[in-house]
Amino acid sequence: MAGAIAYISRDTDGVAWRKQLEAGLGQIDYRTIADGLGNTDEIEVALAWKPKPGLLATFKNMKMIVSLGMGVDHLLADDKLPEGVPITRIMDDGLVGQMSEYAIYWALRHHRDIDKYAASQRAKAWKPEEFVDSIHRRIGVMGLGTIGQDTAKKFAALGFPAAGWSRTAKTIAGIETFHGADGFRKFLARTDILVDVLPLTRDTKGLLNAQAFATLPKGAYFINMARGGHVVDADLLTALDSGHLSGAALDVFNTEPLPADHPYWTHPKVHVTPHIAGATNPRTASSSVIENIKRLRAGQPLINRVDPKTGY
Ligand code: OXD
Repeated sequence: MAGAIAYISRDTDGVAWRKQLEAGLGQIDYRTIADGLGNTDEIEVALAWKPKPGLLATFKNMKMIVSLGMGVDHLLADDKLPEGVPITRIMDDGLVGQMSEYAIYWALRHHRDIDKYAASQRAKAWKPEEFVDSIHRRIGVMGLGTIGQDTAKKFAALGFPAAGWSRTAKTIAGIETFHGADGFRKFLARTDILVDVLPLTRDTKGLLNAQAFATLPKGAYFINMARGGHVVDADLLTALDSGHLSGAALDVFNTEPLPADHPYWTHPKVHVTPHIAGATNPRTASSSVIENIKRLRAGQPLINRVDPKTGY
């Protein structure tokens, strides 16, 4: 039999992944941390989410690491990651759709003043608010990979002027694009609702600092469904408290779970969700993993490979 497939995550018991992989690959030697990994020299493929640093390096014959998230910072943070073992990540249309839904939900809730109406309802006040036309509410999506493009296009389809910013130049029909450091300032200055879907890399850590928030127009709203590490929390809180930003919907944090005493929990302008914007679902995510395991075993080039240098 081919080498073992190890499920290295403590988020679930791994049973759903086993079911999907067996459906696509037939009988497999499947192991999980919870049930014991057995002789780890037999592990050929590791399906990993936030593995304990150093663990993957102990699998001597591993031939592929699969990130169980679209983000791979949880793997690249391990400085003992075995060199030369290809890293691939899941590409999951289901997850992409969930992410854009998350951004659209919070953007529309802000755009249509739903929180103000909820407060009016509590006060039994019949109080129509001034409103902004969607053609004047500028959406800016940071990160123009698969998720960012899907999100920006859906906002454009709803009639919002949608722009995107990426490290390198991109052309996307119907989306105004910006890139690089100079482009970042211009992008922020025209953005009323900022949606973050960037990967976390050395270059993007702390990118959303006091200067970035100050560059957004007054009253801008911030949606983070990427990584908490992009944000300097003290600077975001200052921008909210000063009234420069009107609010934020945060799904990801510098420390997860968000500590009980963190000011975000009770901040009147912040909505907190527990890293659920896009959940990996084996039903939709497994096909690209199965395809890659087949390719690996047939000696064919892998798909969805990650470049450890760029971090995505
Ligand atoms: C991911 C995530 O990277 O869920 O897919 O954060």
